[in-house]
Amino acid sequence: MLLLIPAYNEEQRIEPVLHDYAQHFREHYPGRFQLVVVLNGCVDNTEGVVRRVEAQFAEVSHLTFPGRIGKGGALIEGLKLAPAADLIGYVDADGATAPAAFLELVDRSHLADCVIGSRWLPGAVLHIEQSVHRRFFSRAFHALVELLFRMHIRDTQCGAKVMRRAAVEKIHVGLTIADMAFDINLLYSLKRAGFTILEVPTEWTDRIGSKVNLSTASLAWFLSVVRLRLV
Ligand SMILES: Nc1nc2c(ncn2[C@@H]2O[C@H](COP(=O)(O)OP(=O)(O)O)[C@@H](O)[C@H]2O)c(=O)[nH]1
Ligand SMILES: [Mg+2]
Repeated sequence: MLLLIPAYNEEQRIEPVLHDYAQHFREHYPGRFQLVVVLNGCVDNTEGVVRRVEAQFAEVSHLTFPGRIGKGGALIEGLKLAPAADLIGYVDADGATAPAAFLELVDRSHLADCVIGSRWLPGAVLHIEQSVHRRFFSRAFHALVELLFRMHIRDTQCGAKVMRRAAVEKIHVGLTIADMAFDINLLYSLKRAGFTILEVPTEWTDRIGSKVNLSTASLAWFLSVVRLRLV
């Protein structure tokens, strides 16, 4: 299992998350576990923090890219490591998805080519601090995505997903979107290639310190999904 964590200026949030994941997988995951943090453009000491954890856990490593490649760009780079693993997943650096919740997705990976956490299915447990503004934006984005892509996925944007190697290898060339619409790009590519996607209700904890600026990001997301639908 290869777990990717994209990280941008996460020196305040990432350290306990890396610890918890490394520790939890040591104790509860029988297979080989590799955690790779994918950094780019950080102007804080995220890399130093990650190195500190690497000194304690051999299964943790990182990649750093100098350009402004975004969360999607970081994941596109990270997914190039797919040939080294049977399953490849990703989660956010802020610990919104706890290791046990991610492992529940992994445990279902025999059921589909891609298993994704869903905050909007019955059974999901949400510890939400989201503003009304943010929640409204999230549902509007969902409606737009459903209108354009007809994937019938309740929650495309949950930060926790896991895929089989064969699926990642097949669709990787079609991944071009670097911003937060990356998830749509990924899911749509999987569907079009005939891979199965299973949504599983998950536990999610909203964290303060979001690295996404909604007002500047929303237009970019909108344009990305429309462009993706056209091309
Ligand atoms: N590598 C990289 N990671 C990013 C970038 N922007 C956001 N991320 C990461 O994407 C994840 C989700 O970001 P977060 O701020 O938690 O988003 P939110 O909780 O949805 O507001 C976190 O792990 C961030 O560090 C970026 O430009 N590059
Ligand atoms: Mg977050």
